Amino acid sequence: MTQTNERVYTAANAGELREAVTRIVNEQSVTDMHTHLYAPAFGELLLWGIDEVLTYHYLIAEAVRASRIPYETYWGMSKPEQAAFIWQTLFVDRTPYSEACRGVVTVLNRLGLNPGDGRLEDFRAYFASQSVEDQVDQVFKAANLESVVMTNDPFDDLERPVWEAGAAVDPRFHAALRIDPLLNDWANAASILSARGYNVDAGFGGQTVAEVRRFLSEWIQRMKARYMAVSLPPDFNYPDDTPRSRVIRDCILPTAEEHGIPFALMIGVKRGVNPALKLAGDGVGIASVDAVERLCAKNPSNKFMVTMLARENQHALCVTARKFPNLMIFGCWWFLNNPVLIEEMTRMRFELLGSSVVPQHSDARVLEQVLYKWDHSRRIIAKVLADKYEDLVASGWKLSETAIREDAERLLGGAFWEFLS
Ligand code: RAT
Ligand code: ZN
Repeated sequence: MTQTNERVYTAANAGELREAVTRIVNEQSVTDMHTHLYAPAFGELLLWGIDEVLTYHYLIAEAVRASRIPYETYWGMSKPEQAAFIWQTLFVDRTPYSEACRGVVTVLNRLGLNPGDGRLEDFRAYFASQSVEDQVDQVFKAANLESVVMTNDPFDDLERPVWEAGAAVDPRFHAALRIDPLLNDWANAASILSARGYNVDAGFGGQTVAEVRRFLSEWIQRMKARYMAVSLPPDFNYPDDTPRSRVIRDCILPTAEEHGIPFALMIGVKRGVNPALKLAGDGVGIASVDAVERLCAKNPSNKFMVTMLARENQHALCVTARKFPNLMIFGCWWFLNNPVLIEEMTRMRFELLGSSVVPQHSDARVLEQVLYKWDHSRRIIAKVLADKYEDLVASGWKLSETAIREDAERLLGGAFWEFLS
């Protein structure tokens, strides 16, 4: 839509487009639809500060690999010792140009901390002088974040009591009900539910289906969950004769539909490829997009949000999204969250899906990480968008600033909220 007096771009002034797109994308606030951040009400579950930033599991893998220290030596250190070891190994002894390392540099820079010459002690002194509430405000403002979606696990014994106590959660932090144990460790999940008073048995006898649905409904309501989510291995198939398929078909899909929320599937993680690395030891595998197709085709009144971990799955997943309006694809997940792959995926998605995609989420585990994750991603999204607009005006289109703003709004949050509504 063109408003009077507003700037319009055509082939004649296409040279000015890139600057405008960069400005508009930077001015647009973000809804970060998948993170591992917690609202301050969750106390120590909200990770923040330089020692947490440095001991991010992406960096643990890189530091242990670079130094070749024994795993037990790393895990035997205290958190401040681990952070100091990672700083020394990846930032002092080497040049920190891997994406996870550059992320730390961006974070320090954005906080005004002079990463180039600063010492770890100076960074620590800065964080020690901040309160967590002020730091949340400051980081949200600097990252231009409107809100984030947490990952909320009712099987977690630290998190569950906070919800049960009815804690007042900062409204900038939305909830997502994460249910990995139900789908990836059914026998164990069934015994936990049964111990908590749900009439559930691993053989699906009696009231099992109704009781699992009651459990899900109670947690969706308690958390005001925006969606349910799970991470799945590369061999994920649907339908098949596993408990996982049964729980999806009989419990998750009808409950999601009843509450009008999507089911998010994150597919392709091989958990514990190297168990000695603990949280840093997961790998990637190519998965089947056919299972996603079947889910979407058989359940047209359910909404699905899908991200896949293997680069090799991205094209077929885009094509599947073209076929199914009840499928929203999102983010450049984990090992894909690197400039080369973000750019490739974003370009492919824009060309196949226009603005009907959630191009990125941060997956931040530590508050300050949103500073780098969104800085780096915004730059790539703006670059690819500017390329697409340049091609478009060269083909004869007239592009208004309003249209650019509308696209930026959709890409950085609007498409997610529209899909939920
Ligand atoms: O990206 C990550 O930090 C991974 O460890 C996982 O948390 C993954 O994003 C997930 O949600 O399972
Ligand atoms: Zn995650």
